[in-house]
Amino acid sequence: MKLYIYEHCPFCTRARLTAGLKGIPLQTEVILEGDAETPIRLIGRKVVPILQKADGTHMAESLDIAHHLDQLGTPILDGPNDDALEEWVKDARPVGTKLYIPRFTKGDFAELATPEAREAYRLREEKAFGDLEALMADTPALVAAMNEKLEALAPMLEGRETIGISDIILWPVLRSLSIVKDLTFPAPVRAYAERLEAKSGVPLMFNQAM
Ligand SMILES: N[C@@H](CCC(=O)N[C@@H](CS)C(=O)NCC(=O)O)C(=O)O
Repeated sequence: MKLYIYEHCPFCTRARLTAGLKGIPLQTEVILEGDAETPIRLIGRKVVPILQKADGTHMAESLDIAHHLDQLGTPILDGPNDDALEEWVKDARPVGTKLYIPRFTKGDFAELATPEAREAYRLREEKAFGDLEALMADTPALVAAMNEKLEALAPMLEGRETIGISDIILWPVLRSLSIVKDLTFPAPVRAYAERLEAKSGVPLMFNQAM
């Protein structure tokens, strides 16, 4: 099986996290930002993640891929859905994207390996989020708002042991936020993020926080 990804992409991270937690060996192939040909050839539209299944066919949609991977062998995503965690993600996403998207465009990712690919990505995100430098300039207010949300998340993660689809939705958002240097991850949130990093082998981004 092969998974086509962008390294920064939180949707791709859902699939990588599932495979990693299950110990499924999954070859990943990073496609360059701006490469529309590859995804269109595989599934008829420009989107990642794309899973090439064992039978050679391809599928899209991160949660469908996570479910497919989980059904191979013994399922592990057997914890109950945690509505509070999923609500937290919905509430945090608008502020979170404003923090991590402009930083992703400056990050060290294989999909941005050429100047053309980086520019294609910058333009894609500028179209979706507007002036990215204005968002960078808004960092103090955005950080203050997100730190409050992370504080509210902390008690929900204290001692969390079960793994379910809610973790597959939440963890990629925390991974994305780990690229934001000025954020304060409360201890239970950082411990949870690092626990799933260690279990899955999918790296957080604290090492390139900016
Ligand atoms: N609903 C899709 C969304 C995936 C998605 O939005 N992926 C982004 C990358 S983060 C993408 O491929 N955007 C189109 C592009 O590259 O132009 C899923 O859950 O897999």
